[in-house]
Amino acid sequence: PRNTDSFDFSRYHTISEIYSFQDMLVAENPNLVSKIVIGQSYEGRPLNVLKFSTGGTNRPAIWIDTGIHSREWVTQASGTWFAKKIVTDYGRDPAITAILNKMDIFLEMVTNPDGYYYTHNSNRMWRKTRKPNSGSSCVGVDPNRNWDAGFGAPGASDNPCSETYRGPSVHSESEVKSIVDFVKSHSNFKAFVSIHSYSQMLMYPYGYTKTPCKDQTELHNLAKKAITDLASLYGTSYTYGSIINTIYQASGNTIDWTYDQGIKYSYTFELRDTGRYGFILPADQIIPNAKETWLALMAIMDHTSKN
Ligand code: ING
Ligand code: ZN
Repeated sequence: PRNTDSFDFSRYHTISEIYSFQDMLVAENPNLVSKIVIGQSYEGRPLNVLKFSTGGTNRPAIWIDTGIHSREWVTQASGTWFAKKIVTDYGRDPAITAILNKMDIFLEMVTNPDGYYYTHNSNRMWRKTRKPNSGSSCVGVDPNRNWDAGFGAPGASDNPCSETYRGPSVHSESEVKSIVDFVKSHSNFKAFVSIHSYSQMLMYPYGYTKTPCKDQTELHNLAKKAITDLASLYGTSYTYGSIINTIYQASGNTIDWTYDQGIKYSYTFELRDTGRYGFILPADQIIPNAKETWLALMAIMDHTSKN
C-alpha cells in the first residue's frame, strides 16, 4: 500500500509491512503522530513506538503495547488498527479528542520484533525473544517473565528451554529494558496496557502474589465497565480480575512492574478467542476483535484522563 487508507487491516502483515505502515501514518499526520525509537532488539531491529500528541510538554500519558509474545498475531494486527483509529477519530469523536487534548498515547505495536520475524519465517508458534542462552541450546526468554516484580518467585521457570523462562537476570532482554528505561525517564505514565492473546480476559495486578493490590476495588470496577462496553458490540464475553486469580500465577510480568512503579491503571488483556483457533485466529476476526477491544481501551483511557 502507498498510504494507510489502502492498508488491509483484515489481513496479517509482515514486520516490514508494519514498519512501513508506521512511517506512512507519521508522514500523513505530522501534527499528531511521531515515531520514537526506544532501543533495538537483540537482532538489531528498531523498537518503534508511535507517539500520539496534540502538544504540551511531557503530558500525562497512556502506554499500549501489542505483540510482546510474537505468536499472538491478532495483537500486532489490532495495534495497527488502533493507530489508524486514533488518527481517524481525533477531532471527530469527542471522547478520544478530549483524551488527546489532555494526554499523550504511546503505542508499541511490535514489541518483540525478532520473535515476530521468526513466526513468519521459521516457526509460527514462537513466543519468546530470540537471544541465545549461554550454556543451553534453547533460545529465548519469556519477555512477560523478565521484569523486576517478583522475579524468581513461582510463576516462571529458570529453565532456558521453558516457554516461561524468566531469563538470567531482571531486564536481561533489550526488548524489556528499553521499555523500562523509557517509562522511567518519561515518568508521567498514568495508564499502561499490555495486550496478549488468547483467552478473552482483562486483568490487573498482581500475578506474582495473591496479596491484593492497593487499588484493587477501583481497578476491578473499571475492568467490569470496560468488558461491559466491549461486549456491547458483538456480545463477546470476557472474564476479569487479578492475574493470579483469573489466569494463573505469573511472576516477573509487565504490569506488576508498571503498577509497582506507581502507574495505577496497569492492565493486561488476553484478546480473542477462547481456544477454538487460539493463536491462529482467522484473519476475518481481526477487525471485529479490534473494534470491540477499542471500546474497552476507551473506557480505561477515559477513566484515566478524569482521575
Ligand atoms: N498468557 C499470559 C502469559 O504470559 C499473562 C498470561 C498475561 C500473565 C499477562 C501475566 C500477565 O502466560 C499468554 N497467552 O501469553
Ligand atoms: Zn502472551
